[in-house]
Amino acid sequence: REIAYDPAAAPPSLQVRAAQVLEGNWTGRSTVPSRGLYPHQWSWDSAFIAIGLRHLSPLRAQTELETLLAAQWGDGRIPHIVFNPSVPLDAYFPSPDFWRSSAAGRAAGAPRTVQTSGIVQPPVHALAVWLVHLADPGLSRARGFLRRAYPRLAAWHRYLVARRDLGGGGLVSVVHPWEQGMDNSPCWDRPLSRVTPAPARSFRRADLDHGAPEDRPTDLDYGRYVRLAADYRDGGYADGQGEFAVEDPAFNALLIASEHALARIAGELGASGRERAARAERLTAALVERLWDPAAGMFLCRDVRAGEPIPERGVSGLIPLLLPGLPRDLAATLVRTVCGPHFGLGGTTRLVPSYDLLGEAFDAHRYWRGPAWFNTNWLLERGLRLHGERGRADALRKGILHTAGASGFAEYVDPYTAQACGTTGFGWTAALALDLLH
Ligand code: 9YW
Repeated sequence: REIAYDPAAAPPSLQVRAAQVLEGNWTGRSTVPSRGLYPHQWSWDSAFIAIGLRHLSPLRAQTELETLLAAQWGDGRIPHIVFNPSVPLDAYFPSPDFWRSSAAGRAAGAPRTVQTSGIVQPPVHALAVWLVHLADPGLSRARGFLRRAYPRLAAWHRYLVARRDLGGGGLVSVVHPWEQGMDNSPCWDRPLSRVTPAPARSFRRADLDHGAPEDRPTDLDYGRYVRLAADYRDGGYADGQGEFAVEDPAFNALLIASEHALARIAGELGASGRERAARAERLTAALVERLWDPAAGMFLCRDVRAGEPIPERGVSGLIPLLLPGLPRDLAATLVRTVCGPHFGLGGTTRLVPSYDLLGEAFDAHRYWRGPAWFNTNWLLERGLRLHGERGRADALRKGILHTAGASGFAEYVDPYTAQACGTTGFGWTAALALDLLH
């Protein structure tokens, strides 16, 4: 008997499904991380999203980054959220009326026409700009994409290096857990414990309208986030005074990777990238000197206010594997740590968890306290490949692709069972899966 071929009955491929997520989250000028939970433009989400979007539409990928860069402040900072004015104020907290960027951020040069937050997120942008350029160099040249992006990216890095070296050792500090992007990581518990939380009745969390409370940060965490952000705002977003200052390995490693990318961008524009490459090397040396912990076999965060390392193993301490200039023995040690009992890759876990499987605070479902996230796994896949670990990189790539599809492009997953947590249809999960398919 002949069976009729019915294309409508064939399940859509992973590629098509990922493209549908990005299509659904596209607003016309940028992509939201998630329609319900995160209805604005987020800084490092946009960078990761552009890296995947370039395979679908290099023009849209360029536009994504240009929209973000257009919201840059006069002092060079790229805000962690660019608010969409057509979204109701109560859809996300903290909303524009909390940050009051154009008023409170005036001295720091906040834009007048667009509302943003006043903190930053990890500097993945120059890396994203370079990768987006490579997807279609002809279009990029015709539109002057690099020529227009370069001065903004250079100012962004200048802001970080000049205003955020709060520890005085050549590394950049984050002044809020939201800046580092792994909001409730156990790495922040100690420095956060010194912060008096804002009273719970002084704000209303919108995230709990969309996510299960046991997958999200606690109210106590939120009270502290609000206090730190409000203090920063009330100080006019000037740097150096806050109670919270942490040197984070991933934030600094991403800055270094982006410095390398800026060196290439400079070269493409006919300038010398030598000074940038030298700065990347200096930053790498500072990273190793200040944050490498030989006993843990990985990098640790440094609590700048207390003047000591934070004795917690977060995935952030593995991300420097991404760096080409990392000493060989350190890279080899990091690979052993990723595959060892604390992170379990290739053994107990298919994707690398956000936090130490053996850590006291480990929780397989709660946000950045254990679940596996796709952006950090994508970064580690690149790192493994870069350092010649092809077999492990291939296996991780397979794990990311399988889990992304099976979870409906979840925001994060249980690292043991791969069960979806948080929201689904998440922007960078779809984008980075697309990138790995190419
Ligand atoms: C929040 C958007 C952002 C990410 C962060 C993640 C979360 C915002 O969502 O923070 O409301 O908690 O932790 O890394 O950029 O996807």
